[in-house]
Amino acid sequence: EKIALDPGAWLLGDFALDEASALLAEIARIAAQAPFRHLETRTGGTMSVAMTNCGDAGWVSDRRGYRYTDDDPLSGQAWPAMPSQFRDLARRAAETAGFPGFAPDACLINRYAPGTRLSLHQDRDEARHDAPIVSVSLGVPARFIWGGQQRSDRPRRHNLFHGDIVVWGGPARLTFHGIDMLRKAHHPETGDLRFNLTFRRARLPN
Ligand code: MD5
Ligand code: FE
Repeated sequence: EKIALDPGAWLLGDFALDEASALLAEIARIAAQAPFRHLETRTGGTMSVAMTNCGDAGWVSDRRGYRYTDDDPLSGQAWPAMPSQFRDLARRAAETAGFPGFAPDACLINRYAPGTRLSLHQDRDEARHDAPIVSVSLGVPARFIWGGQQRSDRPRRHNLFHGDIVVWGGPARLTFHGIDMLRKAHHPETGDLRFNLTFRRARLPN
């Protein structure tokens, strides 16, 4: 089902369910080339979410800050190509939410183990904010925190399940959001893990 979370923000329940197993197989292929790692933050901390990327640009964090790179800093090689299945799914989800023509160049892949959390933040490292963001949840369910346009706005929470997609665009593009600490649970396809694909347009379109 399609639920409006806010103007410009849609939860597409079960949108990726039929193809979730294939998405997980692609994640495994990508992680064989560009392994999941815990990135450092500018302040010297370590992120509890493990991350990798596919696509022309990949999101990284280190002591210099946050940015997109062409290459995986671990290998010095280009990030793995974005599978056509990923690209097509993100485009269809964006179109369903009213954002036709979405052409993501970056897919951040997040892996959550029990106890992992992602604190409240905005996604604002992209060159422009006119393209939406498409987020695909796989595996163990999570509590998604969504706030407002200001950090101080009181956040609401929503469960995200295996196969759910959230699309954020237009007036919702810079909404503060995060993920509550992942509870220990079991999913038949991922064990105690949750994966999230976050599709973005990081760079200017040609
Ligand atoms: C996750 N990841 O479940 C979440 C995606 C990230 C991140 O937030 O930055 O890696 S949840 C939905 C989401 C994604 C991107 C933007 C917005 C919500 N938003 O503008 O509210 O691992
Ligand atoms: Fe985010």
